[in-house]
Amino acid sequence: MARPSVLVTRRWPEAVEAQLAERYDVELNRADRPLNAQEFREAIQRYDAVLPTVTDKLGSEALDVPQAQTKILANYGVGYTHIDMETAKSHGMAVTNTPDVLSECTADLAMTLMLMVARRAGDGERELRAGDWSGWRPTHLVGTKVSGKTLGIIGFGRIGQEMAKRAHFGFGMRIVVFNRSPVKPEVLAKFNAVQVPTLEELLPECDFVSLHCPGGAGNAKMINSARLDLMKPDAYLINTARGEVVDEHALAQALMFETIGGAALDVFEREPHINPTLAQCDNLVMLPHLGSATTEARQAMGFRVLDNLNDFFDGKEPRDCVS
Ligand code: 8YV
Repeated sequence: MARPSVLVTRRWPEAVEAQLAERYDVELNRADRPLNAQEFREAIQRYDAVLPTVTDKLGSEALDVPQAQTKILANYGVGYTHIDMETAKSHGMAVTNTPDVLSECTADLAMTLMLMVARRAGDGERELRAGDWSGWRPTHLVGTKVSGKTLGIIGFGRIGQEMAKRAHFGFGMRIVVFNRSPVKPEVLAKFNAVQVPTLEELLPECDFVSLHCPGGAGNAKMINSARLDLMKPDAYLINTARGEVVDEHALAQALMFETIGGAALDVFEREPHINPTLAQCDNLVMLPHLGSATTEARQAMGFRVLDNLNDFFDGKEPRDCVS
């Protein structure tokens, strides 16, 4: 039997690319240039499997082709709101993702951001590199204490729970949770966490608010100006989820007028474009979507895609089927 043909849309860790090539007829993207909608349409008509990432916008324009050859979209990443699930389904394509393997690293990065913004690490780094440090003084770059404060976690899935673990056990933080479905009492009890029924209840209580919910239309602009207004004037917002969850215009206003203490973002509404007003805010820390960017997580994500692909072509239900 011919080996299934597989398109890998971006450069992947070498060890995973090599292993993929052992079993599949693989087309790699050595130049690592994102494909456009037309190139995707051609790919969907040509390859048995397409392995996309968050930078691939797989809307109906890209997926709705007359004769789809692709039977599985095995996504490299846990979030898959860049894939139009309706169109994928209408063409009988399975969709899989890579949960679990990046939860710890993404939570580590959310902690990094929380500490950076609270302790003004971005400001300090910029000052040093600019050669502007005049020396120690009691009033220099004074930030906010993190330990013992209240952290609101929006979205209490795998990554949200890893965040709670770090914040509660490492930093003695009180954890308040908002999640669309009820969280099991024994899960909340692990972190001595309380679940509240609305964001309106959570936001005014928290010193830090960290987003760990999915993106997509359902959660678009969930953090809007009305909700930012509910945050304490010295509270911080952290986003390692998806850019669209935050109304960036409203956030830029809140940062400019200092109606909140600050924010730290790893994800943006129109990546890699950065809202120019946001970029002017000093009480903001920004990273270029690094949540899962460790050797360990990126390899594990690749091998998890491979597991899904192997299951699928062995005629089994892939372990991470989301369609
Ligand atoms: C990934 C992420 O690196 O997995 C996700 O959903 O946001 C990132 O950590 C990226 O999305 C890969 O597709």
